[in-house]
Amino acid sequence: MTKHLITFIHSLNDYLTGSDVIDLNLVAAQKQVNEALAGHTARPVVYSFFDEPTNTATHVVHDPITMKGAVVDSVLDFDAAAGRTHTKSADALIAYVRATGIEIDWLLETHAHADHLSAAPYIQQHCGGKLAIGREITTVQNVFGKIFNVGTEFARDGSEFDRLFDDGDQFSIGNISAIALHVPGHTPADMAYVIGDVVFTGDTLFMPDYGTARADFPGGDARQLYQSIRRLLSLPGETRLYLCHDYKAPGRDTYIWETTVAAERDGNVHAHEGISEDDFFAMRTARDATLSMPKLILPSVQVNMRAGHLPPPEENGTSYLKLPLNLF
Ligand SMILES: N[C@@H](CCC(=O)N[C@@H](CS)C(=O)NCC(=O)O)C(=O)O
Ligand SMILES: [Fe+2]
Repeated sequence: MTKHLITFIHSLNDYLTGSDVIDLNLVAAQKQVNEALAGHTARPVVYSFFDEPTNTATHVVHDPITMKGAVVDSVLDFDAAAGRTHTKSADALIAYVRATGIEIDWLLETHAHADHLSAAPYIQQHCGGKLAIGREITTVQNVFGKIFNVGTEFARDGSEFDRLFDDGDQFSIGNISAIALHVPGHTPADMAYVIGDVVFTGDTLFMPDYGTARADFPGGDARQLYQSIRRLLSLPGETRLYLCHDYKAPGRDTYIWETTVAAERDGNVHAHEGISEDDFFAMRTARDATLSMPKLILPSVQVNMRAGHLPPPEENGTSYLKLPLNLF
């Protein structure tokens, strides 16, 4: 081979595998947000519920023209001491949906939450809609299926969900276009949902003064999280971000779960523009070493890996959760 040809092949390879590869799914998301901001489609309306016991924000998003909507990351109340679930939070959400006249098309989960139980099956029973999560949920199901030594009745193929999204998958809420983006790092399966000019970030970014999600759960990866965050922050500055959690930051005494790409780029304490991947990795690894496991991780994961369903009842009719000892 001539020297010229070898150089050409090397640069082609760099183009195909390196950072120069054009991220077409991100380009599509940027275009969608720009079109929504330009007023080519109605901008989605978002109403949020905040669950203080688990610091979780649940969002109901709808198209004001068609009144079609979606629920993002709902909460099933859980009294761990009594082993009892309650539906007070979910019932309040259902009452809002009914009073507003929203027709639920989607129940979107950003990931298998480790800190609260999902109410998606309960809300689906009352409001309909398709239950969706990222395709990589099967990885999470396999990991936790092993950890909890679950039998063959648990398929681990994502079949408990109605739709598994891949990166770049397009869907719609009424007339409003939506794109699912795979944003791994907090867990391998995390998705962000870009709906019109709004992004439901899941556990990637938190409020600028609080920072970012932890990356130390099984399959978590701080470097991947950094790359996922950079992807989200390359959306237009005016993009509205709705977060999955808020823990308040030192000096702030109210909960906030809405911000913008511009505010995160300028001021996110962990991930503002200019912070390198190595700096982020060092910060995240050091911080994660100080965090204890979420209070509800063991019940949450066993229920959420089953799409929010409780484990099948045993022959006495009761459903049980397991407690793996000395494993975490
Ligand atoms: N204290 C909370 C911790 C919850 C937690 O670990 N949250 C995750 C998201 S699922 C996180 O990224 N937290 C970031 C942090 O605590 O700095 C609990 O027990 O539930
Ligand atoms: Fe999470």
